Amino acid sequence: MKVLAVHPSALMYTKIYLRLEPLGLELVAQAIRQAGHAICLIDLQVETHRDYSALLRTWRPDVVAFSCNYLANVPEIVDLAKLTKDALPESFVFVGGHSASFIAEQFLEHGAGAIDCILKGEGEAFVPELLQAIEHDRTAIARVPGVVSRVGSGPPPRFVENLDAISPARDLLRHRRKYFIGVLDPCASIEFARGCPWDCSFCSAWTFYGRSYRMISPDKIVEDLARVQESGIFIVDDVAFIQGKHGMAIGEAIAKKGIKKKYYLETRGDVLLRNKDVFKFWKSLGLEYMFIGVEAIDEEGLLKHRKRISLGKNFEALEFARSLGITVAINLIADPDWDRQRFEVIRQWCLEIPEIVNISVNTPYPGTEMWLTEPRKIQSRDYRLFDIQHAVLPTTLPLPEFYEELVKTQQVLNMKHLGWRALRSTAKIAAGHLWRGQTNFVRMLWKFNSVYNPALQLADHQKLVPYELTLPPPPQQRVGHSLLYIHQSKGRQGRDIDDSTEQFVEATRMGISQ
Ligand code: B12
Ligand code: SF4
Repeated sequence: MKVLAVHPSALMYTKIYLRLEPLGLELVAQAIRQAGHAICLIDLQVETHRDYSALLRTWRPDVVAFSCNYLANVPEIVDLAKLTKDALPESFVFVGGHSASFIAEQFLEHGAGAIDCILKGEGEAFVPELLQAIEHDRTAIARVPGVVSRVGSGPPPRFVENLDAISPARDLLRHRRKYFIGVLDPCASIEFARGCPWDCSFCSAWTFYGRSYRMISPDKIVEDLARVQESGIFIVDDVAFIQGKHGMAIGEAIAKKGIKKKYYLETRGDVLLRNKDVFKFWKSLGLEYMFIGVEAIDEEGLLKHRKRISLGKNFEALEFARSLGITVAINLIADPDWDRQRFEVIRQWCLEIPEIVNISVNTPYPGTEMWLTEPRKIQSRDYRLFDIQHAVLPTTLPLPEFYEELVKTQQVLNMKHLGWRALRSTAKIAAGHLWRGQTNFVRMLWKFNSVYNPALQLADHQKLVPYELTLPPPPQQRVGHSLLYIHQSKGRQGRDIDDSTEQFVEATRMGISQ
């Protein structure tokens, strides 16, 4: 069969700072290819809806598979599914990915017949089986693990048996030079491990994977890395180098192979402090940028987000990263209850530190614990506003003022790191990029005002809502974690970490799950 794999458009945040290859969809595409089907991949972050329609007309796929990791992309995908069925009524249309897994039934309803099924969980595990059912016996679709369809649902999704078995189909992307993060331009993505053993209340990374943690072997990683052409590498792991030994082994294998790249990763402050030697070694291998989810600059805020890491530890981690000469970006979560004074305190704090600060808005998502426990009433049912840049909970300030303050704060950070000031400090790098025809980084420096604008953010709330998100049930005090999981938890067995790391996680998490 001919299968077309589709990644939806970029959301607000990715229009400026970064744009990355759809690694998960590439893995699914490779599994499809290995099962003997013809595959084509289109990434709407870098191509248009017109390109998509043209592909439907010229290539006429039998099956169209959408990737939906982000809740805000749901309306776009539903509309594209409808357009697809109009153009090719015989085609089979399905959706997979992180967010699709948490709202499978609602997704089907929005599709009103245009979406044949949702495949929950890790796509590469059962996509070959689903395609076999589509080709030979459509009644078997509802028996495939992870499938939710109007004619029935299969058993719960299961993990892919061996993470080393499939490499991403990087060759299917037609515009690889469009992917970048900051000065890492161009930039490819890679995965070292999957899942997260912590259980922060605002996050669904751990609920998707049943609080498991699995690693890819250093040999496999180096084999994949050696094939990558791009000089920049974004490591997609939620928390890099939880298991220090694994990080060290990958680093040694890279050094032995003589691979020279520049890396970006995301981690926690306490992991950085626990595995200082690993991060130091990685600095020597080319680790240039690091993102630390600090989330709050007060103890109360940390407690709220269930991050059992003291402020002191976070600041110590920043200090250590600085000492290594690594550029650090941190994230803070702005709560809709912030007033003008609170924003001002944050602005002042941000100006005092050298780090890049990213501000996101506290947003409950289906699949998170917060979705079921948040006592405040959700104000919008528009999926597009659930991108952690809009306020969907009631704001203390009138909404226009909240956005004014939010954008003003982001602006302060923007002035610190974008525009002429950034170009001055990165002139050599920028010139190098332009020389090689890479324009993503330089363009990013001036795009801020066209994307971040309080009037535009406010106008987004006035838009007609084509598909309404189902609101959560009345708030609960405690949530049984098994209710949240997409992949069932295997408890301690599912976490491929040594006992001392398990104890470290236990001591720093705030949850109650198994
Ligand atoms: C890397 C990453 C990014 C990258 C995106 C890379 C890309 N182009 O896809 C960057 C940094 C750009 C990013 C940005 C954002 N992210 Co992000 N991101 C992640 C992260 C850490 C890992 C994703 C990843 O690459 N995993 C590795 C690959 C192999 O797995 P995967 O993509 O999930 O794919 C697997 C399955 O989902 C499934 N699958 C995927 N596609 C398909 C398709 C089909 C047909 C099938 C069957 C299966 C399938 O199979 C794949 C293989 O097993 C996740 C957390 C997580 N662990 O999931 C958050 C996460 C997905 N991001 C999140 C958010 C909120 C955002 C932002 C909105 C944040 C912001 N500040 O604005 C933006 C929006 C980006 C956009 N779309 O424009 C949330 C999503 C919440 C939600 N429910 O919508 C997550 C879950 C993090 C969290 N803490 O809650 N992100
Ligand atoms: S440490 Fe917390 S926020 Fe980070 S991925 Fe794990 S559960 Fe999510």
